[in-house]
Amino acid sequence: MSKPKIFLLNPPIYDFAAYDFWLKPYGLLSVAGYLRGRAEFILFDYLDRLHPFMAKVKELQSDEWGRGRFYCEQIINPLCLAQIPRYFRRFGLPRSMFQHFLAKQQPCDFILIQTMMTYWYKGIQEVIEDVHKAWPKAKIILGGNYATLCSSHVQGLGADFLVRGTDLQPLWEYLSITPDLKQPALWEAYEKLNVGVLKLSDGCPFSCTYCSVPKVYGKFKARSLERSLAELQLLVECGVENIAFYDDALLYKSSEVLAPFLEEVLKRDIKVNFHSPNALNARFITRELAELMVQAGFKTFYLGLESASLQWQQRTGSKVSSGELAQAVKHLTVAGAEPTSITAYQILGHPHGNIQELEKSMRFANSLGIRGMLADFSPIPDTPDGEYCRKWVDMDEPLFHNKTAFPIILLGFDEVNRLKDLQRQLNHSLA
Ligand code: B12
Ligand code: SF4
Repeated sequence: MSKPKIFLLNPPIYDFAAYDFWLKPYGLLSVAGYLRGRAEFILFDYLDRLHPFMAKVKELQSDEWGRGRFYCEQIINPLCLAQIPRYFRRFGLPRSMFQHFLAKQQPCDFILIQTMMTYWYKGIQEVIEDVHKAWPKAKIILGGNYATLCSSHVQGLGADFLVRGTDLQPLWEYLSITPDLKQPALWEAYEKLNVGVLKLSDGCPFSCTYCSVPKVYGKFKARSLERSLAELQLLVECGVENIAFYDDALLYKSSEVLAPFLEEVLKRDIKVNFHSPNALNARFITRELAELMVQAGFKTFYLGLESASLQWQQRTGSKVSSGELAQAVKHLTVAGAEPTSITAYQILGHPHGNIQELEKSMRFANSLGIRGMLADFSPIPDTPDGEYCRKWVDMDEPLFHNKTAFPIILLGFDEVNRLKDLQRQLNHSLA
């Protein structure tokens, strides 16, 4: 019997802004990895900046750690976001390129589509429309964050099968394939690769009121070290120089998870740059862990502070305190990390902003000699803070979860600009 043909698709992004901050369709590649050798694969990644179309454009070149801008086209704002005074864009390879690609290929049996931010669903709509036209018989399967968090809305998109959450058993039954769960993600599907992703664990021990992770992933659980090391080896073989961790709680139980992994990296003399775009919890950064992270190749450190106000911290889950942030910065810099490679995230546009003391928090992070980054708030359905936002927006329309739009709706355009300018000035003062 011939192997089923599976098309892996990472759609374009429709948003006001998008930047390749080590973005990879990791869920999609992980699922494909489990099916390695049991199906034939074709990958089309609209966001692949090493695709010849984007690679030749000077402005889209990667920075020293593999990040960079996407090719984009300006489009009209969706009706419900018409009042937001920012340009709406479509990020990723041109649509015609995909249409030609489909026309040249023999139809596949299944199309697996990565869904990511809930407010990016217009990109999913676009690709489903094109696949339906070109290959009417192919079965369309959606999985990932949007399919999980917007389980009613996603039903209107016309997919044949939906994977919600992390249980993949129904998918294996639908595909009639037995997976090999020891396999790493299918990184070799890319012709050229310089950035990869790893995840050493699932879930998180905290319950922040603005976050969906506790509900979707449940308790913290370490992944197999052996499998993670095999994936690292594969990434190195594929030519990857920069690796971003997508863990939600990378530093939790580090003596059992991150530390043994990094020790093995040192033992095998593997030279890659590690990054943590998904915030690290400063509470767990000890002197020893900081040293190990720096030695093993961590180059950027993104720490989640969100607010230095004790009242706000307690109101939202007490994941970290200001003192713990200061202590972590000390450990990291003593271990040799450049202070400007350390960034504290702070939420902008949170519905309890009245107790957040954002400006004071920004100045606090700056006083530690580290950079600050405002993380625009995206209200997430089924989280306490997201549900509270029904006061301002229709949470059943995922476009209203947009992180650029929501802070403007809540605070106004001028206030958002004022705070962003202030953050720029504070960062500039460090240079
Ligand atoms: C990595 C990450 C990022 C990366 C980018 C990732 C990317 N490729 O775009 C970075 C750090 C840049 C980022 C940024 C942001 N993020 Co983020 N991020 C995540 C994180 C940690 C993982 C997402 C991911 O790749 N999952 C896929 C892999 C890693 O998961 P997996 O468990 O192995 O997947 C399994 C199943 O889910 C399933 N599956 C997954 N995908 C697929 C696909 C198919 C086809 C199938 C069949 C199955 C399947 O099978 C897998 C195997 O078991 C999630 C939290 C989470 N744990 O999911 C938040 C999350 C998606 N982010 C979130 C938020 C809030 C943000 C920010 C808005 C934060 C901010 N204010 O700056 C920004 C927005 C960026 C933007 N441009 O708009 C929210 C969602 C918001 C929303 N409305 O959708 C999440 C859910 C976290 C939360 N707080 O609840 N993020
Ligand atoms: S610590 Fe991070 S991942 Fe965990 S619940 Fe809080 S925001 Fe979510």
